[in-house]
Amino acid sequence: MIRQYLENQDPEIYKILKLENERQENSLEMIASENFVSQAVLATYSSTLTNKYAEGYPKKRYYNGCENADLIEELAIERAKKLFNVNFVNVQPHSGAQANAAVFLAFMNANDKFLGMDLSHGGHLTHGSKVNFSGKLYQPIFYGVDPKTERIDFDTLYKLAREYKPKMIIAGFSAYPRILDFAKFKEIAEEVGAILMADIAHIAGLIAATYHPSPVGIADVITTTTHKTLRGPRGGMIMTNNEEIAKKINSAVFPGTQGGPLMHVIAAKAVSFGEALQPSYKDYIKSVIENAKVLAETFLERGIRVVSGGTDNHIVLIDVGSRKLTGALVADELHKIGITANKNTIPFDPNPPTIGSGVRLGSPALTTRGLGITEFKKIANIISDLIENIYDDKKKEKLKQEVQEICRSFPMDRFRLT
Ligand code: DSN
Repeated sequence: MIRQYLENQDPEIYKILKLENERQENSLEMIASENFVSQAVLATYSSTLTNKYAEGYPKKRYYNGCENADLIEELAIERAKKLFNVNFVNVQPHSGAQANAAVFLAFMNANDKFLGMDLSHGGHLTHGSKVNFSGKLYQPIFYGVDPKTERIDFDTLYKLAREYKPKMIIAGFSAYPRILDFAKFKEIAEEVGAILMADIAHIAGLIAATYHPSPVGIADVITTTTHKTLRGPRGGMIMTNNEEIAKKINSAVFPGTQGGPLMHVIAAKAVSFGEALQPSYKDYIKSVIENAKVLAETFLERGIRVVSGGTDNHIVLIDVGSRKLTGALVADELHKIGITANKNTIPFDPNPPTIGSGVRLGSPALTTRGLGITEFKKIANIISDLIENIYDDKKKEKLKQEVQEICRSFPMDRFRLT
């Protein structure tokens, strides 16, 4: 399809898309927030629904001609409700950041206080970073992890909540390898009269497959992306069990923070929710967790420090600062041998986020590609070898070949449209 319609008309773009296919095929994707969508999701994403403006919600649109858009959005909502066992869903947010912006708009006034996880402890840009709207328009107060266990320090969180009386508490992360105890967050939020927002962007798939406790029925409002462990198209979503909150959220998404919804993306979301409702999706998530565990265990065996001593989810955060290296250097060297991962700060990191003392690794994409425990063990050994021989070009060449061998054994044809 891509070749047929693009090769002659726009060879420049066609060439780059081909290069991207080759990059994905010839490297090991270990960015914890990435995944590979099915051809069905890809095809739906390319549908003519991209032509349609559908501002508003099903049966309450501003333009005519939305009868099919209505059917699509209703199906996406129904499937998401079933998947997460939740009463109300808004499938329109263009991204996780947009979903979070809508929640802020729904509940907070300018300069209101909220509690979020410190970015360097695993939090997210939209949870109060000073360079983001959440830190510029509102007043964030940060909680973090205990320096010894590197797990959320609920005692300090509780103290901060009582001291500052925040309007909202965010339970969520982008680099925390442990289970989130939503009930504990709720206990604290209730005591200080705060709204509890769960941002499950990373763990949505684990929750849908019941491999992580669900915040549904506990958190007042839940935001997520649809493209990480959930394995859908790039996008966002907001959920709640409370009808009043649902109304507020709907107006905060449209017209509050967005215009026309991306109907082709909403259709692709619906397709991916359909896939996640299949029994095979549970098996997939089970393997995602098993593979991440093998990664962490192998690093520990090799004497590489793993933040918090292991993982309960799809993320493994290794501390390369303890090897006198930086996250930026190791991530760049990994890239050169064909492994894609990102530098990351670790709790109490002396380095800024642009350098970081950690590397964040994730199992979702490679598990989708078909890699299992044997390959993840092999990869952890390759990464450990690289860390131990970071300035040895000969060794790195050998590691690069080992990566290529793994890539060749797991072709990517079923994840592309040609
Ligand atoms: N950029 C995403 C991640 O990598 O976790 C979060 O938005």
